[in-house]
Amino acid sequence: MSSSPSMRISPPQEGEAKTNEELYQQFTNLVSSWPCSPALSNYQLYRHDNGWHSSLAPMVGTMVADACFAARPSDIIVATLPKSGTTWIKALLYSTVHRREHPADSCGHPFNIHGPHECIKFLDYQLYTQNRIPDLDELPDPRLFATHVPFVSLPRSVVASGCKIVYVCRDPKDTLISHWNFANKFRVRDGLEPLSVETAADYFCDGVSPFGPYWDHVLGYWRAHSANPEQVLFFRYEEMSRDPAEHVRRLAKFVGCPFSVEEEEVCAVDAIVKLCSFEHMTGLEATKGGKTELTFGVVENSSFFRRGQVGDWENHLSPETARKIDAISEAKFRGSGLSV
Ligand code: PPS
Repeated sequence: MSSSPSMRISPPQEGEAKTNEELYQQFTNLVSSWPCSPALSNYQLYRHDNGWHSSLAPMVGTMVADACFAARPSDIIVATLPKSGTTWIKALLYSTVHRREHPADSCGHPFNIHGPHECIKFLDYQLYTQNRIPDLDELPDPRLFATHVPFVSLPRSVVASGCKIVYVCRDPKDTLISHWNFANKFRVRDGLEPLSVETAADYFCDGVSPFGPYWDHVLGYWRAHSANPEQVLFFRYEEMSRDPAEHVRRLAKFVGCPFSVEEEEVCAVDAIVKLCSFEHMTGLEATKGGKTELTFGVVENSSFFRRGQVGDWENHLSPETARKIDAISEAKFRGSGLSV
């Protein structure tokens, strides 16, 4: 589906005084007029003009970022659907890019104090929120950001700048189960009944999931990767789990800082894999006691980690529901070169 410029609000022009509050309010009014429906999460999901769903604040943040974010060619953007390996790829990217000043095996690594979501912030959930237009100009290159937005709705400057985009997708059934567990935690916190996995699967299959439909999101980045592999890297969670070291090497090469022979000799890749492993990250104080502020509230860093396994869906989904999701994947991905 193509973007329809008529629904976009122009960024303030030079000389046109528009306060941050006014800009946010304009987008809030616009999004509030769009169709919305209840969802697995404790929030209604609005349907964006481009056909995807999100709760109000990140949807508005996405539009403000589109209007105001000025990407640089040297930026690196992590793009994912929620619950598909965001925390992991953020950790791998940050520790790879910053390995010279922060060796992965040093005891003072920033991950001891800051979780991956503080090291690489979301444009939509953390930076363009609460009426803020963040000043990102002073950040040193390469600037690292993240987003959950579909490719079609990335801030226009991201695609135009030619900056690198690192995408990770995950088996939809595991993404669903991970999100179902996460969302129910917040439903219970807010005094709502947890939803059954069947209800969650119905929402998911209908495309009513954050930044969903899942399949459109994955296809958007897959096609962008196929058209321009130099700009968009496409990883799969399952393949990362099978061979994390090889993915770290590919990531480093893609972002322009390949591992040298000397680094390979001292096992720098393995050190990064170990630092970012589920087992190591879950033991850190920053995970056990740290918190991250997102649009929907302050979240304990521990809630970004649950089991970290491939195929956990088998413990929750009926064979029938699994078959239904696989059939949708097969139909949607047919002819794209992507397999289920
Ligand atoms: S979020 O909220 O969108 O940032 O969540 P996201 O990080 O995308 O997804 C959370 C799931 O990823 C698992 N996870 C990891 N797997 C492997 N290695 C590492 N280091 C790692 N960190 C987080 C996390 O456990 C969630 O998956 P499930 O299946 O729920 O365990």
